[in-house]
Amino acid sequence: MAVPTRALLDLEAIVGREHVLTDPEVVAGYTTDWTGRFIGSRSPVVRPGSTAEVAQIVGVCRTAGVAVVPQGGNTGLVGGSVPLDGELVVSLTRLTQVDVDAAAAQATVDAGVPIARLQAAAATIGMGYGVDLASRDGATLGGTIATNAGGTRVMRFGDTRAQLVGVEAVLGTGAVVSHLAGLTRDNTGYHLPSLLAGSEGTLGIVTRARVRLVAPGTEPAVALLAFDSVGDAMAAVAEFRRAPIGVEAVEFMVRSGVELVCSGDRVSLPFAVSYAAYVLVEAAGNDEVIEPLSDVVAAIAHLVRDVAVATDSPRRAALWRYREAHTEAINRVGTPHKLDVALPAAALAAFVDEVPRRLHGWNPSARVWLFGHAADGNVHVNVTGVDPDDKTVDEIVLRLVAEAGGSISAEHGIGRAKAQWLHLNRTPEEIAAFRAIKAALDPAGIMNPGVLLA
Ligand code: FAD
Ligand code: 2HG
Ligand code: ZN
Repeated sequence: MAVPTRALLDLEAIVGREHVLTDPEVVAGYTTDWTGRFIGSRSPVVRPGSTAEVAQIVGVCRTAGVAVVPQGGNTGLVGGSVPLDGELVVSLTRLTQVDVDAAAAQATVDAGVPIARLQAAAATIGMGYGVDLASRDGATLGGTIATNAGGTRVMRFGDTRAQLVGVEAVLGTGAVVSHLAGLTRDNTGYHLPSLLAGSEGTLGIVTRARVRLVAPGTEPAVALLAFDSVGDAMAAVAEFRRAPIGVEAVEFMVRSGVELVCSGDRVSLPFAVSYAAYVLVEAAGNDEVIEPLSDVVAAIAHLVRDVAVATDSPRRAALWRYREAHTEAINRVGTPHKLDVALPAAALAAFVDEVPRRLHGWNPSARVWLFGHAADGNVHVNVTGVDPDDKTVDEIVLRLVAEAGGSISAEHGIGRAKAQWLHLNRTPEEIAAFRAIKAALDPAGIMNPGVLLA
């Protein structure tokens, strides 16, 4: 439904006229998702400048019966951040304060702060933020909390939920909950940060959070390893999974994805010839930490066909580019179906082989792109060359995942893209519990309807 004029006037009174956007050209950037698969209505966008303003906005929306889509950097990949049905977009990008607390090794961070800025703020006291992802310049802290974003450091520091010490949010009831003292020992009841992490804007709007900072290792080294098969690559990944603490990231790619990235970026292939599979490993730490890694390298030596190692920043970035440029490169080919899934370690290699077989069996035009966060069994299945609206693709892949005992969302969330398949991973009792929580915190049902719970 459209946002009534009366409600728009009330919103202007709260945030000021210049922060209620209605010009179709201006709102276009807020209403289409990053992939171009989800194109929303030209809804108005409101840009609050404080938690109090967010609370007032939710109050107006409750009274007017207007549904709300919270939005951070709009880099989400499951159609959860755009208004598909005339909802009001509440953009948090004016909330930009970061306060680093060196004594506690924590930071209090506004929801609209991009992850790269949080990382830079942490670096001013010689620390880091435990979550890193290729969308770091756009993705906000609030959005990464709402999606419980993973990224490349999960094996070392955990997902976004694991970084949260406290959170402030405006619930769907309009109430402000704020618990930001930063106590890491605090067993005083339900842990709202955990509940809001991964709630995808369906329970409330995150406005601030208290996050832990992490001690980065010393100057890291990055190795790109080449293999003759996905099976060999996954055997190597298993060794790295058992490796000592210095390993910070273990990512995988296959021939077609690396070739696609190189053709788009006009850069050379990493080696003189192409290989079936690649594993990118980053390790950091002093000699005591790195030294035991030589055992791992020895254990996989018979599988590795070639290797490139980078120890300085530009060469490290060049190796990471092969991996991080996948998303942009695929978008250049066509609007993708994005299926971000997790498999049990033992099922990973067979799944990577089976997905293209199944999809080509259904439609030979399907182009299947596979890469991911190998250490965590997280495979990003991207499919182009088929109708972006044909849900058969999603059905085939997600059922295969469920049969293999995997998760239909490893890190991007359920959003609108996967809501109809939530039952593959969650029992009716669990979904009923989800709905009960939603009804308690968002009784009017205005928070991101259709996301997560179909
Ligand atoms: P948005 O896209 O704006 O919103 C995402 C969801 O969160 C929506 O449901 C929205 O309603 C909700 N939301 C946003 N802000 C708030 C808030 N303040 N309060 C309540 N709800 C809110 N994701 C990963 O997990 N790992 C990766 O490695 C990764 N790499 C990526 C690489 C690229 C190139 C791109 C384009 C995306 C990548 N993503 C990755 C996906 C995306 O960046 C993450 O999902 C990120 O967490 C979204 O943050 P955002 O601020 O852009 O949120
Ligand atoms: C990544 O790991 C992101 O690069 C994006 O999660 C994955 O494009 C994708 O499917
Ligand atoms: Zn990812």
